[in-house]
Amino acid sequence: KENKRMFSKRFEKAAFKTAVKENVKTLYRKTIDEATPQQLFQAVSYAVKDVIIDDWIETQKRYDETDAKTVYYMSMEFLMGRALGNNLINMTAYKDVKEALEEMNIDLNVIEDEEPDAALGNGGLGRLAACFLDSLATLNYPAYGCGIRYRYGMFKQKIENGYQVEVPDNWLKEGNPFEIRREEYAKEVRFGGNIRFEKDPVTGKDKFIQENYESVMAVPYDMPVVGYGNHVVNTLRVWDAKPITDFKLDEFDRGNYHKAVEQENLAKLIVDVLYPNDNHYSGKELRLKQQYFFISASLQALIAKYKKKHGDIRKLYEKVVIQMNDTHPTVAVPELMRLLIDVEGLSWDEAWEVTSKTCAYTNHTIMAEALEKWPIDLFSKLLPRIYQIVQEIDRRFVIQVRETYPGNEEKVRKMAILMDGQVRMANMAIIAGFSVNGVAKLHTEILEKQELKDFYQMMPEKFNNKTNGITQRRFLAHGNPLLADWITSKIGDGWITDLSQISKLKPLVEDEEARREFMEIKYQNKVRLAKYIKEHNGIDVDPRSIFDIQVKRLHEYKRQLLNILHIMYLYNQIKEHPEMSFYPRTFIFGAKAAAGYLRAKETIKLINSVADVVNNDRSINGKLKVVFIEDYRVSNAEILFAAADVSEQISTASKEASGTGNMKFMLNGAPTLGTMDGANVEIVQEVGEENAFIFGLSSQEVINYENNGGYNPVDIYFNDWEIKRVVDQLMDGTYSNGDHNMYINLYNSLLNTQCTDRADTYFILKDFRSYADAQKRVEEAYRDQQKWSKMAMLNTACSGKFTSDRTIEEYVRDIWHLEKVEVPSGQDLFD
Ligand code: 26Y
Repeated sequence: KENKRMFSKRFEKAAFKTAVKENVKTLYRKTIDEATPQQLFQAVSYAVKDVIIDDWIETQKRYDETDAKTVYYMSMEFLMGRALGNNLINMTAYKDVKEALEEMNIDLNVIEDEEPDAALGNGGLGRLAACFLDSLATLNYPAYGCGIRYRYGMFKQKIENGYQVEVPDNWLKEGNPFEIRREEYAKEVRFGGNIRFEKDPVTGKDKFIQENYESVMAVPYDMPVVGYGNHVVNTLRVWDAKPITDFKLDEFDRGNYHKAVEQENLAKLIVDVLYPNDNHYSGKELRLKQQYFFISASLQALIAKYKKKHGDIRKLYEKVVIQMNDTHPTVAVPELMRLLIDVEGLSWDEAWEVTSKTCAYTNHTIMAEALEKWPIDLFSKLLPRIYQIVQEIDRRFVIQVRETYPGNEEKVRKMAILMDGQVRMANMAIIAGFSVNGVAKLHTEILEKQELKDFYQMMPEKFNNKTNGITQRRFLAHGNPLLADWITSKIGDGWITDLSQISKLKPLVEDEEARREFMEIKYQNKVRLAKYIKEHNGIDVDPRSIFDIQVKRLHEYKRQLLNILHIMYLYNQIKEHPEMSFYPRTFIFGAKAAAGYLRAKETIKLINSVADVVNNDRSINGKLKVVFIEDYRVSNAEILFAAADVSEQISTASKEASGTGNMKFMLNGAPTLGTMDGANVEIVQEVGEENAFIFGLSSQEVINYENNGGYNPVDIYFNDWEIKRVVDQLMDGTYSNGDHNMYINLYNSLLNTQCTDRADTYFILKDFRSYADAQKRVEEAYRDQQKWSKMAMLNTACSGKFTSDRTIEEYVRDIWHLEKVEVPSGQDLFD
């Protein structure tokens, strides 16, 4: 049945080929042979979209008929990557389309490479949202992703002279064939002005009238989210902004040219660009505007949709649940209150019941600098009515705290929403939401026992863990077709929608032939990556060397600096002992640094400089290579995960909430070299400590040091001359053509207490020896290819837990309480 599905009438090969030809003709007045690759991408995508549309319509009709409860996943970020290949995989049409195109002399891979990544996100949190949408659709759950249609997504990274240069990501330049503009669902969103209070003469109710405000129209664009082989097509709804046209301006403002221009600028600015900060908050007014903009529009739309079918808005929570992806969308709480009270006419208590039964909050970090705390004057000026509501939520909550802990004002200080001139968004989310979850076991424990312990003590029933996951459809079926086919040949294709079945590979670990095949596929994937590196970096790497990969955002807590310092140390050793046995290694990095993050950018320069020196040193016989992959993003990530031998997950313990790259490496057969942090803990639990390389301080040890003012890295520096030498090489010109200042910020971050509140905040020198030992163990293990192949295969075989399908089923069971909706295919209707 699954196979037949694709050949619903218009997806027969012949019909599909005709559609592509027709599209090239009507879009470009060209024949296939004349069309550019980009034009072919567009033509193919429109042909694919045409098929998706029928299922999309059918799905939404079924949701309407069954009146199913829907989750609205609110997120400032959706890091979707490319759509074409993924859609074809999920339509189970990839191979057929590839074949059809081949018959027209078109290479699907080349066409896929024409699509820009939809990079509406920074890193982990945004990609998690994308994986969740994939799983929700695949598991037949009614869901919307709600976000912003940024004109410019995550910047493109160029490396010039070893430095990162940010280039605007004009991803919509050629048009997005998969989106649909839905003008008819536009909503107005208002900012600023003042609130006038009035008693309604008829009802006697309080009325709050916003005056002298600026406003924009929010216009939704819908993008299809195709489930795997089940005809479900959910919607990612991202909002664009346009100015309120003249005639819609307030009576008062009609003919106010100045205001019209202002509102036009506001509309342009508001959706202009994604904030490229990851785990670092900077209280920019425009960001709060973005948040309120998409939240207000999404809530208005959801309420309108609900009211079309249901009379009583007091029962909203029976049909709608709102998941807030970190603090970024938490203005949803007071905005929902506003809409329920001011527009729908509910009382405070009624509105509070609805809001607190509808909203749930996910925390993704314990890093203090990532928490959003808005200055009250900024917040109240931009959102005057919302601020009043926040004050009232806070007032009532503080009363509750005082009742629970009489005389304990410390509790109020820690838990109130409004404190020290700030609006603390996390506190509001926890107070209002009915669920608060962390994203890995360890992370949730740290939230409960440390970061949020006061809230946990007062309302333990809200807290729960949902360990993150990833979609095997993109990161194995699409990203690693060789391994995917091999797995299917061994255990069938059930793993595509039920990853727990991948454990059926376990017995094959003892089968020498199977191991040989597995390693041969890894080798082929390394050849593919080596080719990519040759094309993009001009560097020759040997696919027989160990491919050791660290790809993720650049952040001090993720400790790319530890990795590169260790490479410098290895290089010193090889130079000093040329006869020493050393298994050839290729260290690969990929990382974007936030544009204003000095130490992160210096680290990128350092990696590139070390690469220059090491790669061009003929005396080491190519034993060591260092590669920095430019513009790390979802599309090249797929190639990197497939080719990895070693997965670097070396964050300072307690700092990485979960990590999800770690899971993608594991799925593709790369053992973890990492600390006991985030989901690494659970990865080790699944695969066994003997099949990973664990090192470093535990999270508890880190926390203990932190509570006692840190440790003294200078002791290590002076007592371990090899470490000292490496640190000194930051300053002595070895990697800077004699420039002694190039890495001074990195040097100071390690040793100098004047430059950071604590020297070596992230315990790099403290963990250095332990890391070097673990790296030694990696080398020894790799030398024994029989042993290594078992380890690698076991990682794939034990990765079943880390599918986002499992994560979503847990959200559904514990938080969302959705029901599956079956969608018949167009084909089935004709049968
Ligand atoms: C406030 C602001 C500028 C901000 C913007 C982006 C703050 C945080 C972020 C992004 C955070 C993020 O990506 N967190 C990651 O979430 C992943 C999914 O849960 C985790 O796996 C990962 O450990 C965590 O760092």
